[in-house]
Amino acid sequence: MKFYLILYLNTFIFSHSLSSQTISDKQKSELAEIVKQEFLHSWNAYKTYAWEHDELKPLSQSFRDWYSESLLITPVDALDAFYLMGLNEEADSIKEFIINNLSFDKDFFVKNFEITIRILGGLLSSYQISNDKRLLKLAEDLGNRLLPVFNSQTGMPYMFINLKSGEVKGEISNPAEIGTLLIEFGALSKLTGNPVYYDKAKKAITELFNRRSPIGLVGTTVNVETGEWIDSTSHISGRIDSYYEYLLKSALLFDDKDCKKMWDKSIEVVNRYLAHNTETGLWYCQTNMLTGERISTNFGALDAFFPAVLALSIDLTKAEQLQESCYKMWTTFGIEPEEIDYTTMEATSPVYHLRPEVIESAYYLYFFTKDERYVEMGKTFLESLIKYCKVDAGYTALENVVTKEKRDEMESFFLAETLKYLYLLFAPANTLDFSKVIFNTEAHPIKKIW
Ligand code: DMJ
Repeated sequence: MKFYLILYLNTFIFSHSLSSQTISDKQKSELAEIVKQEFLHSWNAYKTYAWEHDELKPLSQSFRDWYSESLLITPVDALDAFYLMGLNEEADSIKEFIINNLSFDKDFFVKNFEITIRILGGLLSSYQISNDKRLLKLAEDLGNRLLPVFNSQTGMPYMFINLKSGEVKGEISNPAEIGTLLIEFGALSKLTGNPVYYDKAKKAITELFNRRSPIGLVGTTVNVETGEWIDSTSHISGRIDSYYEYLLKSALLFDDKDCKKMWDKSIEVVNRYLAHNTETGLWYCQTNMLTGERISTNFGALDAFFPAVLALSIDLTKAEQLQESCYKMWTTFGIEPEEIDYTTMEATSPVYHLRPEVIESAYYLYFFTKDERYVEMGKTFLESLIKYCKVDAGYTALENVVTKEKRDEMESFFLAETLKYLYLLFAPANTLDFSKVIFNTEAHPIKKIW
């Protein structure tokens, strides 16, 4: 089956890649259908080997829970993808399962950021799609349990919270975990009519922005009690990435003028101090947040979200250039490493976690440019995924993109994001309009209905 799929894709790519001829809607639908089948292949493996648990372990055909009890992370994260793919019957039965079995009355600490983007975001988008008020009730219960996380002296959230007692811990946090809450908390406010969630998350992101350096950059880690920076390295990679994404997206989703101003100021200095034109293309580097001096030249799978953000801000020139670099990072190894040094194109971290960002960026660029090149990129991504990551029980991460050694892991974002964006890239009828819908950082589409 795997062999025939790759053969089909190879024939498809050969007959289309040498010319700029348009790929017909029929051909795109066929590709979308392949992605849908791969989505079901992964979901069925989860159902067989990991049902009721947080995540599938595809090699050992077992499961992993994040905490002492499951929070149904994979089903909640994946639910809206079923609806978007038109798999409504399965979606409705997963929805019922979630409503009957998910409880947040748990006496353990969870990571606020992950639970917000995967579970709160997932519940809210599925609520907007299905109109089932019970999902909103669950989201509201979760939102209320998470609120004490903002009770620091600065208003910036702690990293961890006990869902039952409201106790908090983890005062050393980072811009991504502090600034990637406003879409979910803000939408919860709009949908329940209670402003408290919006206000807390907005204060958090604003307090962070206010602590930018004199040249306008933020660092990697900060103490949420004192407001002092611990690690002053600035970049767009993991631990900062989605802070920038949420400044722009919150401005668009809520018409929030403050977020727009913060985004405008931020992108100007990000491009001034971090963008790096080299012989291997345009990249974004690491600098000292105080001086703007370059520290290192690493770029990775997480950074590949940035072409999408640039495209959404309508800087298509930079978005397209950077996407070409990201594509080179993928094709150099046949699949994407976690991180490279872009001056040598060598992998500094060779893992592939089944991450979605480069596919997400191809989807955004295709939406804004209609250039078939991004569909071609999508076919390459799909082919590599099938070739190197597909196993009997779902899809698996890679320990090493050079040797293609596998790693026993299928994170919930593989269904929630990676396959969703790939499907949307190929499915013209399902292309969402970014003036009406904003995806949270976990690919949960939030409709702008206010
Ligand atoms: C996801 O949980 C989200 O996209 C997050 O913003 C970054 N990491 C993963 C995917 O790589």
